[in-house]
Amino acid sequence: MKLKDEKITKAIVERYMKKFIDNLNQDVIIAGAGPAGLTTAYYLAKKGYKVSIFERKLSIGGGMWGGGMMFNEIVVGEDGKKILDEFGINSEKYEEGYYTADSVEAISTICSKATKAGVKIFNCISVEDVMIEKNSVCGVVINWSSVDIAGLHVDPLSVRSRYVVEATGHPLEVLQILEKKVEDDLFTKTGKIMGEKSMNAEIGEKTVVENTKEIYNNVYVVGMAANAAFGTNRMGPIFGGMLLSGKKLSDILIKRLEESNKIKEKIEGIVNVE
Ligand code: 48F
Repeated sequence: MKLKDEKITKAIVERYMKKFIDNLNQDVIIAGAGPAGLTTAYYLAKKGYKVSIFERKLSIGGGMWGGGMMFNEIVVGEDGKKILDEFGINSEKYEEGYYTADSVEAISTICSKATKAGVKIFNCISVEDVMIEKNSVCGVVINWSSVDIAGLHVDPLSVRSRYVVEATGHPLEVLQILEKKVEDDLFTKTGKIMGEKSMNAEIGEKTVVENTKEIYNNVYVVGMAANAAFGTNRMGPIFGGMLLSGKKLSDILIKRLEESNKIKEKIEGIVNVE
């Protein structure tokens, strides 16, 4: 059989468009494919929810590849190790309460598990705005990252979802936009983004899980973004908190999605009877 170049093009374009169209109306959209966003997405998809991630860069994985200062090993604590075990990522005890793992094995495995569970990742696409209806976020506005890099004047497209997750890490790109666009307050003490504090692994690892919650109607923060939003410490190359934050958020969203599905079913039942 002779390979036709134009057929290869057609296959790619058709399949991409199908994938994109199938993902226009999601349960959850996540901005950023770092360890926190990917972990959240994995557990949601495993439960059968429709989840997609938009990632600015060509590569997924955010800050995990580089371990600490490009020494490509990560550290996790006892609870973080349990999640590594769940993903089937090898880890080694260093001392009581400290485990290490190869950062390349860790992030490539998380990504593989997430995509195999059904998460759709759209790389090279940046979230540049949000959609808001009746004071609640109901989707995101996206554009090719290359449009932004080249400074081209190209209008974006939008994608709808029931919930949006801010997982862009330190820069809080989605919340920075949201803060400017909404008239009411964010759910922080000051009503504004509080900003990340200096490095402290002990505090940062705990607070990142506590800060994993809703920050505006239908918008949740996860991972480093949670600490940057609620004004607590960064924690450097200890990654257990990112995984635990992702797991916690998936539990919160699964509960919320289940509850709202039940209400929807009840309403549809009443309408059908009438
Ligand atoms: O930064 P990142 O890895 O965030 P995370 O999952 O993990 C934080 C750790 O890497 C590390 C740390 C650990 O203790 O502190 O920093 O919370 O991943 C964020 C991803 O979001 C992408 C970015 O390229 C990265 O892959 N991103 C940033 N802005 C946008 C975006 C945007 N506007 N649209 C889409 N993706």
